Amino acid sequence: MGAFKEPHGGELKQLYVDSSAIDAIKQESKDYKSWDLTDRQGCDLELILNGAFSPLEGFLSQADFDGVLKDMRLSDGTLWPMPITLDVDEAFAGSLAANEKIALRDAEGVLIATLEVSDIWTPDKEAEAAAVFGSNDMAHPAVHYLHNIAGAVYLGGKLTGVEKPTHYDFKLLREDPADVRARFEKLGWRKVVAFQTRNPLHRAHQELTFRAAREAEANLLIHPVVGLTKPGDIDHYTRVRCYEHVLEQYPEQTTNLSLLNLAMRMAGPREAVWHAIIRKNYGCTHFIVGRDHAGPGKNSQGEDFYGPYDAQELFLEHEEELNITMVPFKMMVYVENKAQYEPADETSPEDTVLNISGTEFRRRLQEGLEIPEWFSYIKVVEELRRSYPPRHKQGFTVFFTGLSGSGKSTVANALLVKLLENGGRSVTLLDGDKVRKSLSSELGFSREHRDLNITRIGYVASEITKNGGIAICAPIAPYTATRRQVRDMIAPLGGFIEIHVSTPLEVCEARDRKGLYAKARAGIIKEFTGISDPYEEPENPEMRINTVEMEPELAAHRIFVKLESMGFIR
Ligand code: PPS
Repeated sequence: MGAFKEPHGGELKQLYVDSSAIDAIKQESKDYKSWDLTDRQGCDLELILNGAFSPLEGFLSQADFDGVLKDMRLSDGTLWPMPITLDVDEAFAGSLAANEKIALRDAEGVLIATLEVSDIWTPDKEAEAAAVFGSNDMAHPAVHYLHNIAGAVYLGGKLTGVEKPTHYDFKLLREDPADVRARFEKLGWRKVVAFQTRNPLHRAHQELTFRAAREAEANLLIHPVVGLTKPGDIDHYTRVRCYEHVLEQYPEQTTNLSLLNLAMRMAGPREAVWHAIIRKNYGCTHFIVGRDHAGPGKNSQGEDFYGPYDAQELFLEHEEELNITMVPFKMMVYVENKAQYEPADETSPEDTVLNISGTEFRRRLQEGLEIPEWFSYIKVVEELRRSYPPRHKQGFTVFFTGLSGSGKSTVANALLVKLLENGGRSVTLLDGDKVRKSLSSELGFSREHRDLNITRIGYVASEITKNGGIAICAPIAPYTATRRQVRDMIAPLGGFIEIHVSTPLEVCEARDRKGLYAKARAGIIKEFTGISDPYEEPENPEMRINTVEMEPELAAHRIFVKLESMGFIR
């Protein structure tokens, strides 16, 4: 891409081989060990191969990783804030020899790239989370991912791209950096402001992005993330349809829309620097950074992980080296008496200022309430209402967790009947004991097997929820991380209501309906929850029920009322 001079992007590292070499690599790689890419790895790999992560030419080596953690620099001194590593399990890592080449395949087994493994190491994940995310709090989605989902061992090495990952959706909008640069060149766009987003756009966003571009005397690239965003976000299919509507609102020839298959980490300040490098690689000259850019929400103490302007400050520290200009995001509000949007800091005390927070907007959507036209565009709201009907039309999962004998099944059965009596949606009960006889009949009670059991239950419940039904799950589910995984899987598809049946161990043991506690005490049953195996109590369930203090029927009634108050039934 030598034709592009500054400010259009700098050198692009495009790692796909020439088409004439592909057959030979495919043939050779038949003898390689294969790694099936996870969703996140698939996103990372695509952006390394297409140059969006330039100057990376592969997954980080250990020396680069250490540098990135220490001071956001690769071992050659280049600024790079995010550890992009290939995490694998110990068994796979243990099977590799030094400098072995491996095949990286997508979910369908298509060879996307080969990796020449130069480094294999076991990272200190606590240190990684502390350095990159500033925290080891599991409420941070990337900290949770690092500790509970990512493999234990990292592989580093150079990549050779073989085949571009296939996407079946919005093909015309999915572009590599070289495509976007070429378009800017063709259009004669010398200055381009990029806008990063993981949310639907409303009028305020249109106003602020358009003003940002006008002030910089630049064109505008709306560059939303369609890879992985924060769990619970609006799905990218709906968002892209919304973006297409919003695009019509900009004056012609001023603004482009392009999709970025990035797997976000929600790393606030470091993420802002990373986003800027990516947009620079796409040929943009300016980048909008708002309040709490790529913020992960609240920590487990209810406080923000990062200060609201930490991202802007870190960006500014490195702005010259980044060679892309930060455009600070202005908070826009609707001034009713002027019937227009203005930056909040430019309004006068006499103005009637209107605003709807993101939380309030979601509430109105969930409850099917009015969303005023000054706030969003009719077509955007229609699109969102189509994908996210009000809660009483959505599916949901009631997930009970608690010790054996705590009363989960009894309350779950009572709730099942009440919901059937109420009618309107199909109801499925996935009781722990019953699942163990069918779906999970081959599993035991090791941590690994329990996790597998819970993720299977979660998967079935997620399908039911997605299709508008009600799933009631009643397993022990003793581990916080696994319950969290299930919540993250289901919450974006409908409701997820966790009920901790907190009947104390002594009571469960005294009841001992199935005689299991006696057997566990006698050592006949091993790994028995509460006796010889742990139960991690949920910290923030939607509801806690102690069946010593409450009859099962009353408990089921309370849950029913809770579901009503949340808007799921009426
Ligand atoms: S888990 O941990 O969520 O996978 O457990 P779950 O699938 O709910 O299965 C729990 C039921 O299996 C019986 N059982 C045991 N429970 C705990 N630990 C051990 N070792 C064990 N062995 C058998 C027990 O009857 C549980 O049923 P409930 O309905 O909870 O009493």
